[in-house]
Amino acid sequence: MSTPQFFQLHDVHAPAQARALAAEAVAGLQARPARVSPKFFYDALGSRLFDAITELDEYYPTRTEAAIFAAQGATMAAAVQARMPQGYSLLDLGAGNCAKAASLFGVLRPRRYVAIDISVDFLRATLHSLQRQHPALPMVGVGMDFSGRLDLPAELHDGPALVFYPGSSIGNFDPDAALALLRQVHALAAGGALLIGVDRVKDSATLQAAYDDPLGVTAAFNLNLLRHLNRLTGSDFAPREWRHVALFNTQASRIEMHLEARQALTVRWPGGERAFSAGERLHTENSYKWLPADFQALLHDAGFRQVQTTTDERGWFSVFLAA
Ligand code: AVJ
Repeated sequence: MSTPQFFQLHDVHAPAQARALAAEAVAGLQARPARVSPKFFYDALGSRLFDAITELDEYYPTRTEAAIFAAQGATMAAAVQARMPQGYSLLDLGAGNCAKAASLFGVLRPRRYVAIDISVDFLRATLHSLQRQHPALPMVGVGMDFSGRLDLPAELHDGPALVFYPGSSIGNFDPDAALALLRQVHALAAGGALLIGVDRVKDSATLQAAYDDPLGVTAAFNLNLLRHLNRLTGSDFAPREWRHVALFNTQASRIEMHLEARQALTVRWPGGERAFSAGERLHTENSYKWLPADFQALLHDAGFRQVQTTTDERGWFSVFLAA
């Protein structure tokens, strides 16, 4: 017997979208150097491995941000409500397990929760249990890739919104693309606000440890992308032939993750192949680290002129409330 779901779920990734994603991945495999977007981490297992990462001692961003929300969430919520006294939708970008938003439901009191994530099966399961815990809050799930364009179903554009983009997911975008995304967010908020978490520049050793943990959870997360690509494109990657590499590129102010071929090998998929020499890399992620003043300037360029900033006592992570 199946339990009825009383939230709506838009799967913007129907088969045509899956084909577009496969074509994009294959184009990246053929590029020199080879690269694929970090969005390919997030199949159902990838979303779970990311949750495991957030529990690692070395991965400070999630718990540092949670401490900022625990201390300042009520104050931020009061500012949000003062701006939108008629009520608003909470739009959660890259919602994942929805835990960060859910921890703020009590103070934010949105009139609707919209969770948007590329990992649609994971999102469906998450909302299924979250809706049971909050039966009175209308919820909508949107399975969608917003890395190119943030284009929500038209019926969700109905009044002002609080756009919630926690966890420093904005770090996956290079500064130009981050600006383009924030401009779309500004339009989407429709006079509302943006609550965004951003990881800060800090010493390389701390950064490096957060992305190359001793248990190898981040390595598994990185390698799982190969299994996802195999399913999506029909490729024949063997994860054992690859090694996880994470480094801080000081010049570009970003963590880079790569997968490095342990030996010379050829990856094949229907209609193509790519030879890798020993030590050659597939670039899988950039995670930019920001100076607060630079991020504030970016928000300003995107159209947000009133910005409040909060940080933790070590100055490792920042939360911006922007209107
Ligand atoms: C989900 C993009 C915020 O960059 O820290 C975690 C992803 N990659 N460990 C990050 C990630 C490796 C994460 N974001």
